[in-house]
Amino acid sequence: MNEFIDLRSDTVTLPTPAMRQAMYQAELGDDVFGEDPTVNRLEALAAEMMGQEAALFVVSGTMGNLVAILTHCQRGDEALMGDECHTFHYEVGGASALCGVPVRTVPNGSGLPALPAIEAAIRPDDMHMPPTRLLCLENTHNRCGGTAIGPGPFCAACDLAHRHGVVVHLDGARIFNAALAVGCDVRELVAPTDSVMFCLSKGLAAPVGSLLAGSADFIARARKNRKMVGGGMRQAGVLAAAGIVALTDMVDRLAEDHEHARLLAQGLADVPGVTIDPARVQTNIVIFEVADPLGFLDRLQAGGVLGIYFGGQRVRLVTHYGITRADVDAALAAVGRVMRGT
Ligand code: TLP
Repeated sequence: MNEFIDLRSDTVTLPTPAMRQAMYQAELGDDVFGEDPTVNRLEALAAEMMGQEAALFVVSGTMGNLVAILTHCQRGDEALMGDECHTFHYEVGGASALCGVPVRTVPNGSGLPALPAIEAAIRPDDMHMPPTRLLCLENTHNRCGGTAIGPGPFCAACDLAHRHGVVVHLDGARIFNAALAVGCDVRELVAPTDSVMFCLSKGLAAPVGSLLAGSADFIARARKNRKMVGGGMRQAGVLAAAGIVALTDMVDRLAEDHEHARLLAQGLADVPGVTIDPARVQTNIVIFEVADPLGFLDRLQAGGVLGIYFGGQRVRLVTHYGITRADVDAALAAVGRVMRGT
């Protein structure tokens, strides 16, 4: 795929030379026995960076969210989440299918659901109704254009949930992008939650893995649930080694991806036939509309640039490690050619 400028996702990032070196040299043991020193180091580092008591290395963001739901809820408990959120759209219905947790959605077109909508969806104590146990939030918000939610509104939503006895899980797949965009420490964003999942394998460029963080008791129970869903990984230090490099070397450079996304959005706004509000592009995700998105993407691919279809008339492009300023310029030129039909 190297001949393409691949803007489909930040999941396409390849490990850095430092990651490959660290993987080669990683000290290993059996992590199901708690004996992989590299996994233990990654989990301690992740917990510290999130300001949480403990963390658990999981295969993917999807597994992290699934294990969080399994650990917070009993069968028959209801989970609230935004109708645009990743867990609802792209995690194969795992909450219902595997956890026995029905999902109730609230509108969240601009990222965070409105507080009155959350409050209205929390069930009263009624014999006929499933108890509302969990609120899942997402930051940055993927389908809402990578929007970053600041600590004030985010905390208000968590406080509201807690007042009603509802716990909060944060899908923070791109939480470092969110913290950078709103200009605060990641710990501040995560503090009011009961658990957070974040990914190493997106903008941070590790090949595999995510972390689930929370209280020591929560993570102990989550560890058992990870085993139940087949996520006990044995000599996983070979992967965790890349994750440690991701957390130590790759967080600060996300600013470059945000700058590239901003330039991309500004350039797209000047192309006739493309609809985009560049002010909405806050992180590394750029969503815009064209009249015929599938035809557009085919022609864009023929011009050497990959993006993905995002429903309706929407196309998504994502900047990441491996995309240079020159790639952004080349991608914009390719979009211009597609729209002019030249
Ligand atoms: N998102 C992927 C696709 O699934 C859409 C992408 O290309 O953006 N939470 C959020 C907010 C995500 O964006 C993703 C991946 C996940 C969870 C799941 O992570 P993985 O792919 O590691 O299971």
